[in-house]
Amino acid sequence: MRPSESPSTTMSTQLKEFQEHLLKSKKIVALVGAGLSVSSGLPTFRGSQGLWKNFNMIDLATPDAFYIDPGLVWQFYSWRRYTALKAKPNKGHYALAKLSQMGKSPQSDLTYITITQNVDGLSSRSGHCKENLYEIHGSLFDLKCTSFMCNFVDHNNFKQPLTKALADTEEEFDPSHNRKRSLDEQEVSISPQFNPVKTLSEKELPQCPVCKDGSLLRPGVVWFGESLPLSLITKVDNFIESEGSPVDLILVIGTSGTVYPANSYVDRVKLKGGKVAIFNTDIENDIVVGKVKDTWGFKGDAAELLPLALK
Ligand code: BV8
Repeated sequence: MRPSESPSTTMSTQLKEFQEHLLKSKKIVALVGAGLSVSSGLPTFRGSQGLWKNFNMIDLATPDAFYIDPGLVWQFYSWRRYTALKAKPNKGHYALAKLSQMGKSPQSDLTYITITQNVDGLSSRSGHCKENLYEIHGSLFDLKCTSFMCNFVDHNNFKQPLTKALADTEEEFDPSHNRKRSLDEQEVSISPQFNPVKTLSEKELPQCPVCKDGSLLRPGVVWFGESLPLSLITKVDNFIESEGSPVDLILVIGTSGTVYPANSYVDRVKLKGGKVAIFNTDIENDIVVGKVKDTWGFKGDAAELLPLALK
């Protein structure tokens, strides 16, 4: 922090510098992670209340996990569909949606894309332009057939629960709080840890409506060890690497930057001279006090910060 500045003046200096650059920027990217949806009530993946804290991601978000126990994985994803449908977009989602509309307006010389790692569908529910929203890890509301011979995909399937058996475990899976439910008039409390889940047979899970052999449907998300949709990645690469016009600014919103290749975009923008603005409840102090070149750090809830910073 500059000698004469207090934290609040640092913040306002950073905000002033950031907004001056924002106004001059012709090409902007937002890289979004689970932190943007925290204010909508959805848990992050890492950190104290993180989703993975209660679960081992290898048990739940890999093709092997699904092959070994599709019923367990489907109960996890059915609970996430259930909680994401209950959630509503927050002011941070709407702020990015507004930026996306500006990026599409013929009157504006701004080009803009949002790259979201989130599969909760909240960005698309906030009125974000479809053309410049890249859900690089897929969506909880897409389903696809697991049979190699079948390419059935069902987009935007908001039907919930998908099967009766999954309905029964929808709430039980919720690890985030200790809930009581009456069972034969007894009050029993369910541990907030990895709740006991039912063992479901494949017949009780979503089946492909096209395949005659009753192949299973799976969530249309990208699991660890799977490659990201090539068409999307190519568009993102072209946007970031296009020679004529480098990205002026990348907004890094609510992400720990743990997952590849999403985390590679920040350095790629910096390498081509772009500046970085981080919106996170957890930011290194040097960045917060403005000591890191070409990087601004706004510490706090993205849902509160984004409407202020982007206005
Ligand atoms: C691939 C869909 C290649 C599923 C997800 C070793 C080293 C490096 C990399 C690897 C490695 N071993 C393997 C890899 C590659 C691997 C990877 O990166 N692993 C990690 C764990 C190290 N990547 C892959 O496997 C990718 N594929 O590389 O393919 C390939 C090529 C050819 C052929 C085959 C393969 C696929 C990755 C996609 C995985 N799928 N999601 C699902 O969601 O169930 S990733 C999952 O993590 C979510 O999408 C999530 O969004 C994402 C990233 O996490 P974040 O969003 O950043 O969330 P996190 O909790 O970590 O952080 C939240 C942040 O918010 C925190 O910073 C917190 O401080 C902040 N915050 C909290 N509250 C707020 C806030 N900020 C603002 N406001 C608040 N209120």
